[in-house]
Amino acid sequence: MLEKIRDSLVGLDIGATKQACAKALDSKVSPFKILDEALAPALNEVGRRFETGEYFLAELIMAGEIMKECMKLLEPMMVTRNSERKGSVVIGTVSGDLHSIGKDIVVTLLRANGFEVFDLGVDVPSERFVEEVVAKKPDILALSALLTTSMPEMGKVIKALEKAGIRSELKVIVGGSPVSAEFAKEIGADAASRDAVEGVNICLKWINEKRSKHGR
Ligand code: B12
Repeated sequence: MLEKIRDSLVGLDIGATKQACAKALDSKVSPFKILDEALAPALNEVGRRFETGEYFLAELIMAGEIMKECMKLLEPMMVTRNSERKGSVVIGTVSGDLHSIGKDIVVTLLRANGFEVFDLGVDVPSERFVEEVVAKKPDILALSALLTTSMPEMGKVIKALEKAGIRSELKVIVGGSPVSAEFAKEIGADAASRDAVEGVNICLKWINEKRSKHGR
């Protein structure tokens, strides 16, 4: 079943991919398993074919569209009812980067875990992040980047927070396939993750630490 999803997405067949996802969900396959073991590997393969010149930009766009359609099926199943408000997060994909799918998964999982999320979208300039942090006073700022060329923007956002004198007021997590713990350290972020579930767990840990520190 997962193989059918993978093959249909790599073959850019939107109808077959959606149908296979729906079938897997009906058979009680976890949406996380579908994401990790079928959709994400399929997108990696599409990316690989793009790199080798077998696929072009049109195919990359099509794969992104199919993925978004499949996420519409998966996301409602990822949401568990969680009424207790955990904390707040401002999130966005950094300037120069239009990749939204991974960030959107993080947003869904954060909301499912009780976070209030302010999603600034994609291609967000550093000044905008600072404005929103000043306005919303979030516990956490989460930055996404998929391009090696947009990664330096993450450092720029942190520098802008420092310049505004508000860096110490919040935690910063960076995410996306090119980031690493070393990179996070280098730019002065508090954590890095290439995985949405792990990233949300880090955010939950920070909120719990903050609460126990403030005796709540
Ligand atoms: C779909 C796609 C696109 C779509 C994006 C559609 C959309 N709305 O997002 C479109 C067609 C727009 C696109 C455009 C481009 N793309 Co593109 N794209 C991809 C592709 C195939 C899949 C990305 C994806 O959605 N993956 C699935 C999600 C679920 O995974 P993810 O994003 O990594 O997110 C997970 C984690 O990283 C993490 N995460 C992500 N963000 C965050 C944030 C936080 C805080 C945390 C905790 C975690 C986290 O959680 C997610 C789930 O676990 C990748 C290939 C790949 N292997 O990733 C190439 C890829 C990223 N693209 C690439 C390139 C080169 C481009 C273009 C430059 C192509 C061009 N010549 O125009 C343009 C750039 C446009 C721009 N300015 O951004 C390269 C990047 C290479 C590099 N080293 O920088 C890749 C790797 C393809 C390749 N192998 O060459 N792309």
